[in-house]
Amino acid sequence: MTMLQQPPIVTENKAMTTTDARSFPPEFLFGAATAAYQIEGAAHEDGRTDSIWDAFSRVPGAVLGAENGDVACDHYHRYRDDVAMMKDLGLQTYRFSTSWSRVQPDGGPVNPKGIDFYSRLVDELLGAGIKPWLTLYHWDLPQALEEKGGWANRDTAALFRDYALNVHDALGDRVGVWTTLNEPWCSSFLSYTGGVHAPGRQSPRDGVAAAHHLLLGHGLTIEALRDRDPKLELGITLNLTVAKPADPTRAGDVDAARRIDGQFNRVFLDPIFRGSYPEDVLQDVAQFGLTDFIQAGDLAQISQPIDTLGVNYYHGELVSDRPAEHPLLAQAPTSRPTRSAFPAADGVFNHPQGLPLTAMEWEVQPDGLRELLVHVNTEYAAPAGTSLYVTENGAAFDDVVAADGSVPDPRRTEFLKAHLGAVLDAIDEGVGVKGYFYWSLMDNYEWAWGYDKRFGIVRVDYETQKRTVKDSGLAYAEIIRDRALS
Ligand code: NCW
Repeated sequence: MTMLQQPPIVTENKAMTTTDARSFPPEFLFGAATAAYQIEGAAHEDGRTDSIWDAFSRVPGAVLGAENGDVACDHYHRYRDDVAMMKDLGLQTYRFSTSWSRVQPDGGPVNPKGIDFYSRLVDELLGAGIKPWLTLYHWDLPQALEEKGGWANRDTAALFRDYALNVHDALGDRVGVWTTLNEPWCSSFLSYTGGVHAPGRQSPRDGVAAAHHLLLGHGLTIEALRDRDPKLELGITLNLTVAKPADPTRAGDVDAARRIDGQFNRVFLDPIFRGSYPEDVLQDVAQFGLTDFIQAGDLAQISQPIDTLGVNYYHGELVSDRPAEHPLLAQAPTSRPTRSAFPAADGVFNHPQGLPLTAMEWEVQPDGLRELLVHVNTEYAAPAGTSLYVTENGAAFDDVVAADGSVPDPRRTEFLKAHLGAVLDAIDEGVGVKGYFYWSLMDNYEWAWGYDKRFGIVRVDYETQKRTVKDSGLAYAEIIRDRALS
């Protein structure tokens, strides 16, 4: 594949155009995020059994290089050193996920050794003065539950609530912030319709069912945790995009943008915040039977009030119902996940804008983050009294280790600063963004990409498990220390 010439990350946002330092509000939290299967390793230790990712990674051709999370970053054994490293970076909060298969092997009874790992991790974090931010589901359903239908089976929603309560039994005395799901778009449509993620099904109907049951599991869990302890901060994390028509004067392009916004953003935001699926999305996906899965009371259950909405933002899109005629298209990457992950967006094409690309071939669009935060706040979070956090934002690049062992990664530093600048721009526009988590604390298992893509501010040498703070990590530590962008 021909490599595109990489233009510099040029943005309109103020962080890049002023020499004055811009401060973050005093209560703003700086953190970094990871997920269980991507870092823990110890996949067959202390009673843990297979998740759908263990099984999927054994399917020939599913994961680049047939790599798996058996060892990953060996965080299960190295968590103390990893927490010490977070402390050195000055992180105020750490977002991690618990593994359902570790806590309840095969989805069965609680495994004391499994839950004990998270108890020790939480103690270590608290001892280091780092606020634990717990995500209950970051894509690793026990394989035994997948064999009973997975998220396409309604029963999984109630089982998820029971699992959440088990985790709360053990950690509720020390963890105050609880996120139900990470990026349910990925664990439904990308996984059950696009087939790109575990369990690798390719069924629009299963994707639609999975999305509804994930939302139901979210709602059941919010209610149950709220009953347990009204002081908990409860919420969900969504991956959201800014979908714009390539040509706003063409009806086909405007409709393409509506469909992507509908099946990526509003299909989750509307039921959670408004207690209904958007009419246009219901029509778009009607042939796949979304309404067959909705039972009386489901939408009231799903729209339980939440305290926090986590926004994961990586890039926006320019879309059209015609293929791009952009001169760069001839060279544009073709390996990104296709639109087939959307149940009803056939014939929607991405139009590359000639912006810099990360190693994921995602265009770098920092101002999209400002725009997204303003939009989501106005339309959903502010009216509901829900706080907004950026729970993931980051970039993979092909890092090179210098002769002196350091990792100079100027494009990641530039990415980080540009996006933090966009957060400040949103704050200037009145959005009360309360915190930012860089994805990821360290290089890790990037799902279908195996270990090929490195998102970390800390490099992991997978041969030795040595951690090296990259230059971007040093830059982030400085921003956290100064609580300002300069
Ligand atoms: S792949 C993905 N990511 C990365 C992953 O490491 C992390 O676990 C996720 O929370 C970094 O952040 C998230 N997101 C999948 C986005 C897929 C978008 C595909 C669009 C296709 C049309």
